[in-house]
Amino acid sequence: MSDTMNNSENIKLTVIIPVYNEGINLKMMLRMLRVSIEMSHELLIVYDIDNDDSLPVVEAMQGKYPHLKAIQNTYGRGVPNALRYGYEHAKGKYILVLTADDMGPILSVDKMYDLMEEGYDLVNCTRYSKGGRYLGGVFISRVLSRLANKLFCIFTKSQLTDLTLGIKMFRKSILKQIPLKAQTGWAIAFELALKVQIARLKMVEVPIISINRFYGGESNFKLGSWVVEYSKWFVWGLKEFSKMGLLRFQRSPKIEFYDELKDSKSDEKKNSKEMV
Ligand SMILES: Nc1nc2c(ncn2[C@@H]2O[C@H](COP(=O)(O)OP(=O)(O)OP(=O)(O)O)[C@@H](O)[C@H]2O)c(=O)[nH]1
Ligand SMILES: [Mg+2]
Repeated sequence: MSDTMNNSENIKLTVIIPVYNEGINLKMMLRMLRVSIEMSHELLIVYDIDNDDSLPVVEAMQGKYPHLKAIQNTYGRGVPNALRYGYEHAKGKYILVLTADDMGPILSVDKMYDLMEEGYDLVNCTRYSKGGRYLGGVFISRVLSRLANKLFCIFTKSQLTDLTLGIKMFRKSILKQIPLKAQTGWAIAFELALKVQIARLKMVEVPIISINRFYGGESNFKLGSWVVEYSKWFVWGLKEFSKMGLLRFQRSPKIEFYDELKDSKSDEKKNSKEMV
């Protein structure tokens, strides 16, 4: 029996791919995942609508890929709900979120997994540090993504350079500590990147070459509602980071020493006054 066919109790990794009519991309994605992921894993394709054109592709592949499953998201339409539904049904110790239209990150799955095994809580993929690249996708979404991440890193001491990218591997157990509430687009990835830092969990980044929507299918990018939601999390992140002394121009938080020290100083003052 191959490693990918271990029973569910032994599943190390759950790969979650939310899909919305991604038949064209998913076909190639599944072929690549089947041959490239070797550790015991399950692959959950989370779809919203009954007639999604990804479903026939999953059915056709299931004979060759035993741990591939399509599950229908019942938490409401959209990526954040699909992801929350996927998290809820994941059996793996670690969760990896991928997208059907980006095959670049597959090359980094082994590296990400090894880092998780070393004890990290989150391995964040980045398009914006040395070795990373962002190709394809909608132009305006590319510009806004670059801008939002750059600005956040200018204003804060963020350990992550690509907070908004959805492709992240993390320990499933951290979701108990970090409830995710975002409602639109991939803001849930931004929220996770912020909250992991606020909770001071152990994180690391891996540069990837993102090849976003090169082969077809339709983009689900929605400028107006996405800008509103991402801005909300941006401001929330700044506020929370400032409380922790993590703004770039802020001094590191002062460490309060044991009160006895203050007491002895005030005693000294008192004594010297009395002596005068
Ligand atoms: N379940 C579900 N999945 C979705 C939905 N919208 C997008 N997806 C999936 O989320 C992944 C990324 O979607 P994209 O539309 O490529 O989003 P994006 O990468 O921000 O935008 P592009 O620049 O167009 O690539 C793909 O696998 C989509 O099929 C949705 O409403 N529900
Ligand atoms: Mg995309």
